Amino acid sequence: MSVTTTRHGATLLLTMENGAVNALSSAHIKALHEALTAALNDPDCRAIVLTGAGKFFCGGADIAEFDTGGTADDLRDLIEQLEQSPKPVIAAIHGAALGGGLELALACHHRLAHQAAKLGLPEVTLGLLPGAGGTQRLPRLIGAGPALAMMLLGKPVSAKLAQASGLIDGMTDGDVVAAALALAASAALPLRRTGDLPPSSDLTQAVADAREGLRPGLSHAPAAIIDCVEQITPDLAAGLAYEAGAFAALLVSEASGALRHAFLGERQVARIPGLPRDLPLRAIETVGVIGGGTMGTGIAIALLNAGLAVTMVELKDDALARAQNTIGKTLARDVDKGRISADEADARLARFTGATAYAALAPVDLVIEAVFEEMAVKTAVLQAAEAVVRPDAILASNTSTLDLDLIAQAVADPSRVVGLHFFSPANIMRLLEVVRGAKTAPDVLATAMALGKRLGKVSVVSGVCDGFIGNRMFEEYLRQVWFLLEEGALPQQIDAALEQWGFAMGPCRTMDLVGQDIGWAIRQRRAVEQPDRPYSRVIDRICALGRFGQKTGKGIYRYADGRTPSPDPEIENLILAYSAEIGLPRRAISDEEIVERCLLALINEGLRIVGEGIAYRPVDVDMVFLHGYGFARERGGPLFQADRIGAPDLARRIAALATGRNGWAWEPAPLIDTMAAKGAAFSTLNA
Ligand code: 3H9
Repeated sequence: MSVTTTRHGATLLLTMENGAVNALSSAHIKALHEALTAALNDPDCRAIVLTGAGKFFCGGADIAEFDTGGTADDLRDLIEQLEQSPKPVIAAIHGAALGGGLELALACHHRLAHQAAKLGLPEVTLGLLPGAGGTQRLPRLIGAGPALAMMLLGKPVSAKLAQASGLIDGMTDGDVVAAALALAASAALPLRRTGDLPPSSDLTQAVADAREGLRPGLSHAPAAIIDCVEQITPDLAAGLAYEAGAFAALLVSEASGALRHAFLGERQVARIPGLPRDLPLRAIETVGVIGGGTMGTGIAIALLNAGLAVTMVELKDDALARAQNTIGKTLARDVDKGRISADEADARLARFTGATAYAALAPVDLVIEAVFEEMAVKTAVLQAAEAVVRPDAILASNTSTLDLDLIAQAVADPSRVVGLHFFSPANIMRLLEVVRGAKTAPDVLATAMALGKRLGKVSVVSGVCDGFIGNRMFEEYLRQVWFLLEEGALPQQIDAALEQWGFAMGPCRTMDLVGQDIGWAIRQRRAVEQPDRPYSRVIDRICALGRFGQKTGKGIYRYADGRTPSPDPEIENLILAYSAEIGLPRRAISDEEIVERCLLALINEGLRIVGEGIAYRPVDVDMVFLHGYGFARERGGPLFQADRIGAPDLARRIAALATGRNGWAWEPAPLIDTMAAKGAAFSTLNA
């Protein structure tokens, strides 16, 4: 962390340097304040240029410090000092200027940017608002309407758009620092203070429009941003004070805590305990995908989209043709939707090779099998692949339930076997569970994680267990859902309660989409393996009717148009009859009970998974649920919620459920007592 000052004639160049993005930590703000003060006191300095080292101008306030420190006031003071500087200050924005970083630039008297730079106020994505003057200065500079659009979307704009809106004064495709120094030397620059500008004429209308467009959500940040803009008057100080109060209120909200946890967690899961960050990786450019079904095809598209070459081996000609056809159609749709150019689609297709024999895999760097979920099939396929690939090629299995260590035993060198559990559709879903077998080599694991990053996935390492992290937890969640059905709830009530709480899709709709037959097959296996852990057979009755969900036009719901669920009286009768058959008087079940049981089932199993070392940290569990299971980002994940409840209360609430019907399912995870005894939050295990 430092600010370097260099002299260029009568101009001082202040270069911020702090980590990857020059984040405004409290120490960095102090260093900036000191450098700025020194420049202001320097009698030979007539102008100041502010820039950042590395790729970024500044990524904003330090997100990791929000929970611990009071950087906000120091940042506001620094920004005030910048704007009030009697010497002109020019922001030389060579890379992204985001959040507090853009707020710094807004307080400068001139702004020049490189044409590749991005400028934005993404605080809303963290459940916050621009709290260092952004809501007061940006609308003055570019108009309330455009400013609200930027702040409510949180999406950075290009330098070109920034110039068109008046956010920056100039753009260059050359050296922006040199351009700023030349500008400073060329003339006596006026002190244009953004805060002195009058409120924009579109203010009232823009606020009304924004309010009308507001959608209900778990975060209060969008509404608070509009409120702040509404407060703009010629009195800047009053507006800034209002903004500071609104920022402080959001900072302690559940949604902001959760969204910041998600931002930091997405990056933390890439750090694998015990694996050095600079471990040499195996080069992956060509990937063999075995199996041309839905999963194999999705994986192939994800790989092609990320610039890799794919050789698909599918023993059946017609299945291979179908896969190829799907890939072509998906890319064509991306062209139609304007996501990629026709040339790019051609280039992606040109990297695809289809084959019906394993020999085609000889040159690949990695093989991913995506064949039928059966041990004998998977092991045979990997053995066949091993016989033709190079000895350093990685062998990956896409199994979702089978024991990866048994799969690895089937090949000569188990150290090169890793699990890559994609979620369907693999080219869309962001989650990738990277399964570390007992013998997986460290560089194989690290290479798999790097591949996940290249594919744009959030990759989370899981140890070997049935269902890995996500499906193992989801099974306990579903167990409660099916019990709730037989006890008195109807599918639409369960779905509505959980969707209202924050799940993207309720469990009944989800399973209708995934295919009820998949859950049915797992339950049949479980009935044999775990006869002491029964589940409600009510769902099997539905499956026995051949109602597998959307794909059969009917599942728990009816799908008249193939996609939209509507409650089906036939199913309601079936559920009621089932309760009567097992002699269970149905009772009114509250939405609170539905959420309590489903959420605590996830938390309890998640904590068991952390306790067993299957997941490295609670945050890994949370990222699995955010990116693979539609858990609301504003709720942070099941184990973020566990900390909101706290270990002692969690123990009490689980104990209460354990005294109820099917109490056997509520054996508390040992970690709950451990952390309750220590008086420590589960999040301390993330460190
Ligand atoms: C704010 O400014 C509030 C103010 O209005 C008011 C205050 C009063 N803080 O993403 P990457 C780390 S709120 C701390 O992998 P990329 C990140 O964790 C802030 N750390 O790189 C990672 O660490 P590690 C508003 C940060 O190239 C490393 O930098 N700003 C911050 O894919 C590299 O990050 C935002 O919301 C930060 N602000 O993307 C911007 N930013 O290597 C948030 C990054 O240890 N940041 N790190 O894992 C981003 O959107 C992306 O990081 C960025 C770079 C686009 C900048």
